[in-house]
Amino acid sequence: MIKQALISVSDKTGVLDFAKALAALGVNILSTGGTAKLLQENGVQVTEVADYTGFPEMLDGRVKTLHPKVHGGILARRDLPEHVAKLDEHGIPQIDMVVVNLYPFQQTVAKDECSLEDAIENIDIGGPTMLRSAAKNHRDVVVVCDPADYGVVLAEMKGVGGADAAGGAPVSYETKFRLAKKVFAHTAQYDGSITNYLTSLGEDRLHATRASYPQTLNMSFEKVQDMRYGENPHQGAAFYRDLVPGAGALAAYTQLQGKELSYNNIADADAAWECVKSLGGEGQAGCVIVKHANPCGVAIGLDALDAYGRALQTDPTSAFGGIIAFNVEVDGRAAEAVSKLFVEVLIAPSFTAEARQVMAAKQNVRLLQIPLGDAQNPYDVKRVGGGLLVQAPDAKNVGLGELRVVSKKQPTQQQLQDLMFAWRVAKFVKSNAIVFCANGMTLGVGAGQMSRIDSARIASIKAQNAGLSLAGSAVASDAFFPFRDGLDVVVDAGATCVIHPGGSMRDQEVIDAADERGVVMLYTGTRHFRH
Ligand code: 93A
Repeated sequence: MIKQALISVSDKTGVLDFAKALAALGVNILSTGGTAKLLQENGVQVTEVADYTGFPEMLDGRVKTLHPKVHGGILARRDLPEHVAKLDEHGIPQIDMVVVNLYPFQQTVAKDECSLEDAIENIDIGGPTMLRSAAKNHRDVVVVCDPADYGVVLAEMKGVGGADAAGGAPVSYETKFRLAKKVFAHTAQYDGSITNYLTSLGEDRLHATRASYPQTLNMSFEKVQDMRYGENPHQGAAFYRDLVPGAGALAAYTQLQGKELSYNNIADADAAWECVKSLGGEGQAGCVIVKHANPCGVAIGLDALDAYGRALQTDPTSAFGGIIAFNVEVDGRAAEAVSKLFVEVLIAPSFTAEARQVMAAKQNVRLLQIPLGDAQNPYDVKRVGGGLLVQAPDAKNVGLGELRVVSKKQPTQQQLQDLMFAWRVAKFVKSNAIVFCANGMTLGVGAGQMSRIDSARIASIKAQNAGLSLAGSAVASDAFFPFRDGLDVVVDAGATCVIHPGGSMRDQEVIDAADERGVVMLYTGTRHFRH
């Protein structure tokens, strides 16, 4: 039962309807200056916190709610008679719900013209204090820091008999606990933004240094599961889900069957999913097979089965024990084909009932359903000894209009298509990456070598091993050819067109080599290193 709520919000989205509904349920509402004004003007009866405590808002609003009558009412344990007696002794009523969202610090510092003074005035003190008090006492107090939760809270209060009872029905412990966790994630993130901003200030302390990227690290995670071990059995490990809205795909996967996911499964599933997502657009099905974070077979086809068959041809040996991802629904026929191979994880946006049935016979295979979407991590991080490297994710997808033909020979339509496909795949292959393709499938993938020429040699050897002809194939290289030797290797192997970023000191030497060998060469102007 909620008898009294304190509402103090900067983001006033939805607060009026929420307050009206609370008032209709007989909840007494306390509120601060701007929020109180909005509610009163719209006919909601509220008591101003200043009237409630007998202390005016002071110091330009810096002290509004920092008062024992507020914090005592929130923090008192209702199950301890001493606490309840203390409240009585000091005439402090209980506050059963706290609805607060904070001064918009992140939005303020994101503005170019933001001064240090602006930033400091937007550091909320009283708000996080109330949120943390309420979250600490979540067993007895409902705490709401996100307007998105107003609906859930109201629904519970109006549930079974609640609509008629003063203060509504009690909010469940489960919800109160979830909301409290959300608060601590939120305040941690808020404080993190303040630290990041202050440490990004330049020598004059007045201006954020432009080199600072990103301005704030919005990191908050929730543990999804402990893992049996990490990359190796002697390493402990866990998976945390990103709580930042719109974060990457693995924040929203559903495991439909199979053994517990391992650390390496999740890492490889991520690589496979990101790659297969990028194959969309042709109106065809895409399939990616990943081993040790690298695609070892990628293809598009008429349907899931066709794409899988083609992807598997590239490197059936490496595909054993791999992670397979589709960008279309997996049907019974595709599932039958996949189930003949030893597979660790199978990923798709959906599975037909028939496919589920086929896979049910392979209970060890982990089946992951992930909605297709544009969700993307706000930034990439890499742990290094004593620090964190942060960068924008590689979200660049080179379009046809950005390509530049640098050879004398012009590409055919088919070559252009093959080159674009090869380029898309190369983005997801560890550097140095060399990818041979033809007709929407990979023929040979050279990954993770320290020299480009070795990646080129490996890619052609792998195609040979798989019995695939490279005659007339297209090749993508994730970065420029520093010398003509790498180009010679791929042309010797049978390639007739090549795509790479360009930009080497010896570009002319490499272009001359392409012309001498009579092959097509395209520049993307973009590099896709991946480490
Ligand atoms: O300046 S504060 O740090 N000091 C306070 O005592 C205090 N109490 C609430 N900021 C404080 N608040 C914040 O005021 C809330 O977190 C909320 O963001 C904002 C709502 O103010 P108003 O109702 O006047 O618009």
